[in-house]
Amino acid sequence: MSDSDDLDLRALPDQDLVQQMHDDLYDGLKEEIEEGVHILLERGWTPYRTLTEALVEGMRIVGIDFRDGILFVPEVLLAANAMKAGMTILRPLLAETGAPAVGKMVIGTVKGDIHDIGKNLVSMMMEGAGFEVINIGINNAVEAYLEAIDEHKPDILGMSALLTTTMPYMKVVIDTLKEKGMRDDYIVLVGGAPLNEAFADAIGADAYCRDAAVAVETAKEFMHRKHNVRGGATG
Ligand code: B1M
Repeated sequence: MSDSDDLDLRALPDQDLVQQMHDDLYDGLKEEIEEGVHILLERGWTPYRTLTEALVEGMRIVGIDFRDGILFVPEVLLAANAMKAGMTILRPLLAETGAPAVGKMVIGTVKGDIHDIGKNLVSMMMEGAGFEVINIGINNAVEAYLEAIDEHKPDILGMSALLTTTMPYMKVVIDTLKEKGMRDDYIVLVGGAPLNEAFADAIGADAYCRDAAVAVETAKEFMHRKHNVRGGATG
C-alpha cells in the first residue's frame, strides 16, 4: 500500500498507469482507482476504453488469483469496491448518448448469487447504447423478476449468474414464465462467466451474451427483429 501512497499517478505514461491501476485494483485501493480513471479520461481516453482496459482487465487478473487460492473473499471484496468506484465515475459518461430509448430491459442476478459487477457493467453499457435499464440487483427469486416485469413491462429480461450452483435457477425463471404463458412476451438474455451458448439453449433463453458488448449487440438485434415482426404484421 505504501508503494502506491508515494507514487504520483500523473507522472506515469498511459501504459504504466494502466498497469499500476491493475495493481491498485488488486490491492483494493479505491481512491487510487478513482484518480486513475480521472487521469485517463483527462488524457482523452474514452469511457469504454478506460472501463475495458483499466478496470475489466484488472478484475480478470483478480479472478485468476481468486481461483488459484492466492486471494480470498475479503481481498476480492475490496477489489470489487474499487472497481465499482471506478464504474461510478464512468457510468454517466457511458450513458451520455442522448439517444431515444431503443428498448427496455429488466436485469438482475439470480437467487443465491451476490455477484453484481458484470451485471452492473451490462446495465451501464446497455444504458450507453440507449436502452432504459431497470437493474433489480442481486439474489433475485422468481417472484422478484415477475414483479419487475409486471411493473416495468420491459422488452428484455436479462439474468446474470456467476456460480455453477446458481445458474440452473435461470431455468426456474424461464419455466415459470412458460407456465404463466408469458415466455414469448419477452426476449430473455442470459450471461455470466460459467454459462455458454449450449446452456442458454438448454434452458430456453433467447441468447447467451459472453460479455457486455455482446449483450448490447444481441439486444439491439432482437429489438430490430421485434420491430420488423411488428412492422410485418401491421403492414
Ligand atoms: Co466470487 N466466484 N464467489 N466473489 N468471484 C467467482 C465467480 C469464481 C469463478 C472465482 C473462482 O473460483 N475463480 C467462483 C465460481 C466458481 C464456480 O461456480 N464455477 C466464485 C466463488 C466460488 C465465490 C464464492 C462461493 C466464494 C466463497 O464464499 N467461498 C462466493 C459466493 C457468493 C454468492 O454469490 N453466494 C463468492 C463471493 C465473491 C465476492 C463477494 C467476494 C465477489 C463479488 C463482489 C461483487 O460482485 N459485488 C466475488 C468476485 C468479485 C468474483 C470474481 C473474482 C470476479 C467476478 C467479476 O466481477 N468479474 C469471479 C472470478 C471470475 O469470474 N473470473 C468470482 C468481472 C466482471 C466484469 O465479469 O461477472 O463475468 P463477469 O461479467 C461479464 C460477463 O460474464 C457478462 O458480461 C459481463 C461484462 O462483460 N455477463 C452478462 C455477466 N452477467 C451478464 C448478464 C447478461 C449478459 C451478460 O444479461 C443479459
